[in-house]
Amino acid sequence: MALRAALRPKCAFLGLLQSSGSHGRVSTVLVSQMRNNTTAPKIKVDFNQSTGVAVLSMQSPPVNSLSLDFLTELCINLEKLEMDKACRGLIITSTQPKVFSAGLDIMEMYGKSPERCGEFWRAVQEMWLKIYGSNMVTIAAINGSSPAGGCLLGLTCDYRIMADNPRYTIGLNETLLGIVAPFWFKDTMVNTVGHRNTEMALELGLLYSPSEALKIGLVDKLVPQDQLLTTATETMTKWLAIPDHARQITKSMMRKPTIDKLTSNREADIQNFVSFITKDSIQKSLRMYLEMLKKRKA
Ligand code: CO8
Repeated sequence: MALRAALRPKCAFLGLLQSSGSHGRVSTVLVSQMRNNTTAPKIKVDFNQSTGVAVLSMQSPPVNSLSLDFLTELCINLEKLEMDKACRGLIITSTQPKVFSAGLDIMEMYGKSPERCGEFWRAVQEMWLKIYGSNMVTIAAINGSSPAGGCLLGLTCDYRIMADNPRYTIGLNETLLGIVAPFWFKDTMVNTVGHRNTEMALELGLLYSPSEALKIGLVDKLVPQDQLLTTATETMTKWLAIPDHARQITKSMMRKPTIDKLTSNREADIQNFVSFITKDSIQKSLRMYLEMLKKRKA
């Protein structure tokens, strides 16, 4: 019970995200910036009024890892775009060289209090709910490696285009870190590439090259890096030619059962995450993985 109470949204931003007032959103940005002690935005949005398409660029060096601050800013921007009737399409990409997103920020899961872990996990859920359930057409322009949460971010979109560079990898590699992809990560992957591919990918923590990812349907198209945004824009035009209401109802019909599964188990999912991630054995696995990352670099 105490843990449950501790995991209720404590963070000002999450309470504010649930309210629809624009003042709430402005305050939230300030809270996030103060915590991070920086004013450099981690997200850039270019909205083209005439096409109704926004390009959201992740610009958090070095690897766009999904920290609580990053997720806060991302969710605020997503909510703003979702509420803007003029915005019909969203392209998500990265300004970082070679990396789309390195997934969840491992430092958010290592050596943190249960309260902080709970707050972080709620923000991860929020990101997924906002994109997977979006009324906008969402296209991921994956211009670099995209492991774990980075792959999930791509999978939540309607369509994925990846830069055809054999040095990039994509996949849900959680088991390599000694952790387990939660059921809604798994469900999102099953909905995209089917049960068998997901079973192998998740058990082995497979990271696919772009051509392997295309083969199993983890991404929909490969293009040279310099054609990524043009192709995403052309693809968006095709999707936007479908009447919004018919496409949106169809999308909801396909995704609602998966979304409902998380929304009706949200608190339990947070508790599961917190009790799992704070275990000594899991903390040890994360420490070893972090050391491996550093060593690989040296
Ligand atoms: N979180 C925090 N820091 C990271 C992360 C990350 N996910 N990834 C990389 N970094 C850091 C590195 O440690 C390094 O730090 P420093 O400069 O201080 O040494 C810096 O970012 C740059 O990293 P690299 O030198 O490795 O950069 P490269 O361009 O060579 O490679 C990669 C980029 C391919 C993204 C590489 O960094 C990589 O493979 N990173 C690890 C990615 C990963 O495994 N992510 C998994 C995160 S877990 C997740 O998303 C889902 C968890 C679900 C939880 C379920 C629990 C129940």
